[in-house]
Amino acid sequence: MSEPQANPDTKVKFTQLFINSEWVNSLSGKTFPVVNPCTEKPVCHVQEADKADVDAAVAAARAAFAFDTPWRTMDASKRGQLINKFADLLERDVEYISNIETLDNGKPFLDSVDDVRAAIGVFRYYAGWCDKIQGRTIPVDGSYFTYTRHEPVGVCGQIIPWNYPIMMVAWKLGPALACGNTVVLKPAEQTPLSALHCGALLKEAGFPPGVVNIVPGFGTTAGAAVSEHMDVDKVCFTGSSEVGKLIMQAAGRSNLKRVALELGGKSPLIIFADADLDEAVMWAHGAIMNNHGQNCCAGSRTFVQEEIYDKFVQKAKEMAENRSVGDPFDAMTMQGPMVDQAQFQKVLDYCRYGKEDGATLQTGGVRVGDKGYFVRPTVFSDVKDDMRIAKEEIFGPVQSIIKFKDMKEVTQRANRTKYGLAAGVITKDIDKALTLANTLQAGSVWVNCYDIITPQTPFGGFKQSGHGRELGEYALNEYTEVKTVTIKLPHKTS
Ligand code: TXE
Repeated sequence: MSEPQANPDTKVKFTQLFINSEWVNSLSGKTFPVVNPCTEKPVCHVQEADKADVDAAVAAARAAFAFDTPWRTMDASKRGQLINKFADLLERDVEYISNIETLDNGKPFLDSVDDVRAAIGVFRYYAGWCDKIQGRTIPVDGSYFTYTRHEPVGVCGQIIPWNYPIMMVAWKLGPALACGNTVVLKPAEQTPLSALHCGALLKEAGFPPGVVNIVPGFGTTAGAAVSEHMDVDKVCFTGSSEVGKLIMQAAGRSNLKRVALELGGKSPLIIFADADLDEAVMWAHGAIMNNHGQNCCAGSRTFVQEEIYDKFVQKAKEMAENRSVGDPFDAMTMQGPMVDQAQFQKVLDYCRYGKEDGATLQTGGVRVGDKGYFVRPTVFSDVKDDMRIAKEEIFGPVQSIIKFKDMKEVTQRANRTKYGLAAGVITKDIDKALTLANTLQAGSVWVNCYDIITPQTPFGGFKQSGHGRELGEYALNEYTEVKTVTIKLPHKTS
């Protein structure tokens, strides 16, 4: 099979709402522009879902979830076949999807290709789970036969962000469909294109109407309508901690729908003096610079032991200066534009805060060029724990290098944050590695690596980084209700 080719002239095929397996305009007739962050110009206009459209999508999802529907009466193995068929279609369209992903998100084309392939891996993983989701028989007291059923929760609202658009579709849809739920998916307003293409592929794969509905629109309108809906049984959200709190409040105000949240982070990556310096610099660079820093588990606090601090800073600076920034359709580019004007401005603001708060700007901190949301890869040294760049999520290519003395001190400092999504340790000392793996308060800890996420491994946050887990077998818990069935027996027999 030939490798996918970048094509910035790729034409967008689907711009309507996908409800009940039909392409429809929004009831209000409104559309919104999807902007190319390289050119700051619209790629296309997409139909804008609002509350009334969400109502229609939820009604379709509810109807598809009724007891006697094709979806509810389908064999679990057949659900797996459908998900695999859908994954085949994603594979067929890797090139197209990667191009539209780069058009609205701005990430390098080859990164988009990796993302689509990762999404395919997640769908195939969950396809395998469909007919392996099992309850138990339980040896209860008394003359009864008791078993559990793991049933789908029902209509799931899924609200996703713009940083990994196609991967977020996979992390959300994969387990939800494997467990037999129906879905109303709201992609981020910045990046709805790959999700909409998935609508076409789900239909082509043969998913019954209403099983997946896709409603692009804004957070305060379409997103809020999903989280407040009285007929949505579960809402799964990835995005900012602020909006995560709103989602929980909306669930509490409405029907106490179940809530799963994957939120922000300020993840520490701790580098001991015994580490291979070049390797440590490389991991730390990737941890914060990959995806332009727009990564919930970005290693955004680089703790470096004092003995190697100065050398580390020098090498980190050189590496940042060698990172090529520019046209994401060019194969040599490592960093494209930030996703939108707001994110671009936020990153530049934090670069200013870093300087105001007394950190040393080693490199970057400025815009690249005068068109598009490009930011120069940035490195700060002499960063202190109470500076804004060390406390708040920047979501940009801004490395904050912080000095530490010993393990006890760095453990406390690394944990002194409201977040708890991820952490990393780089050391040759197994005792240090294992101690930190146990004491760091984070949903994922990487040792001598960073950002290794697979379909099989659970991912999610401690503290204000979220509720629940995505990926792996654990994600199935998010999309099932456990029912206990107890039947009276005439005789008890062991
Ligand atoms: O996030 P929002 P934004 C962090 C990151 C970033 C900041 C702001 O620090 O700089 O959040 O980004 C929908 N009810 N992360 O403003 O607003 C919205 O339409 C329901 C971390 O883009 O949280 C989109 O679909 N939904 C993160 C999604 O929520 C609402 C990824 C995310 O948008 C809503 C993205 C509302 N009231 C940003 N308001 C991660 N954990 O990976 C917005 N939305």
